[in-house]
Amino acid sequence: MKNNLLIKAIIFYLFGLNLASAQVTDSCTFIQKDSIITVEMESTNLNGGFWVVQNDLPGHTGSGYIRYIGGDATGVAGKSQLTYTFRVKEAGRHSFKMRAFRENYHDNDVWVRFPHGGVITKIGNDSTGTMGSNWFKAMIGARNEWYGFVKTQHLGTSWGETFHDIYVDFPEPGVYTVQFSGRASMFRIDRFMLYYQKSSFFGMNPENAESPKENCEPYNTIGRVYLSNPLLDYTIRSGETWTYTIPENTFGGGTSIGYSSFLGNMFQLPSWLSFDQKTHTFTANPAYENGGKYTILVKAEDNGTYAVDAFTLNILGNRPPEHASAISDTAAYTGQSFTYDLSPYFSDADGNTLSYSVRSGSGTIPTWLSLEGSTLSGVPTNADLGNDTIYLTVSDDFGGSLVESFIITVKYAVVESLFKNNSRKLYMYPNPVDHILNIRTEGNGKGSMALIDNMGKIIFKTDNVDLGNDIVLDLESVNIKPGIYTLKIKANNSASEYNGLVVKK
Ligand SMILES: [Ca+2]
Ligand SMILES: [Ca+2]
Repeated sequence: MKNNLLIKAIIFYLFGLNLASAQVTDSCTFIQKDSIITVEMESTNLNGGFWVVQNDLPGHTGSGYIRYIGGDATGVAGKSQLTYTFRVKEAGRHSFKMRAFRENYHDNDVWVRFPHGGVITKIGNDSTGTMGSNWFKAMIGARNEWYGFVKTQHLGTSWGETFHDIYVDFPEPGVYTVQFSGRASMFRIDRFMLYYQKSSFFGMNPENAESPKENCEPYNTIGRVYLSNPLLDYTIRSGETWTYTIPENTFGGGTSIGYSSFLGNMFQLPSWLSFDQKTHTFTANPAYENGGKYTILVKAEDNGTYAVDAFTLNILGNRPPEHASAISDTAAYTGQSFTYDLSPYFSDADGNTLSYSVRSGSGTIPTWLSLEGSTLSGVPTNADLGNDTIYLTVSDDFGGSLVESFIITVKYAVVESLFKNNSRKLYMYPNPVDHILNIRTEGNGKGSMALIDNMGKIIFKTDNVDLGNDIVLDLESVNIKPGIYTLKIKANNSASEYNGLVVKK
């Protein structure tokens, strides 16, 4: 019976080590070199604490960084402890530096202690300012960058008290430890450094290599749950259902592991994400507005021991409307009905129904124009001649929108005089005319234009008119008398000739 148990224990031990090889790292003693001790935070075993190794935030040193996901520990030090062991060669005062990253307002600190004591700030021995048992708060100021200037603050004093640099005295050379304990949830720590004060080294240098190691010992997984294969990150799309079952080999060491899941700050999972503790399966039904990155914590427990891991669930939210094709400027003609369907120009990758709204630069769109669904329509009058810039907003009703503008040019189209020549028409407006005569042909290219009186005399001629565009003839400046005239336009590039009668008032 005893032998049997022993064999089981040996098998369990071997099995555990085998499973552990990927994730359960050795714990080593880091040796001071050139007066400096540099330790990557990911160089220790995280089992037994609410810490995870991550590497997706660029700029870290080593193979990654650690992140505390156990929920804020305010006024309580010593939870989720991590221990780092190092050998000091230079007795005396050392600077303590930590490289860390805070994303939000509150995720800015961690509890730290040197069990042997010896922490000094600029204003003296820090023992009265700690949480007891030598714990002190190590915090950073800057946000959204890897930041190496760590400070502490005496507790029990009002907020705003000066922040202090951190020094540690080592009375003699030898092996010491430093411990970190979770304080602010989601705080990331990359590495820490200790350097002898009488050395020339100063500050936190990310280029400095990790210290040499000795006495590495594998983590003892016997009789406890441990993380064996870290969970992978997933990117999923909102508006779709996603299910995911935690792989059997994620955690090792337990005999009947119980699972639970929370958000990375120990908040409950959001309503669109559920976790079945029996089947270890997540079901997500994120809506478009749930887009974003979520840290999902998984806790495995057995026989009073536990291990945690976390993965990032990236929810791709709503995609805003896009251009299906370029929208172009357009023209409307006085007295003629105008319609312009906007829908062919826009699409939505989520298949959302798009809605349209329009305004002009001055506010509401011109009174002749109205929008129904995606279609602009109306009949402009002579008073509407000219350009209107229309600002169009296309919305998908899930927060996605697109703003576009285009010009509607209202051109005259009242056919006061219509003459056919080679099936092409000549339009003039107004006629009879006082002052400005607007002329349009159906031709293109350059041509000549003349006004001829009823005696057959050319009273005005120009050889450079553009038939492709509207032609403006200022009758006052050509100084003609009231009467009836023939307008003659000839195209240079064809035999087309346009003739019409103009009545000058
Ligand atoms: Ca690191
Ligand atoms: Ca959309």
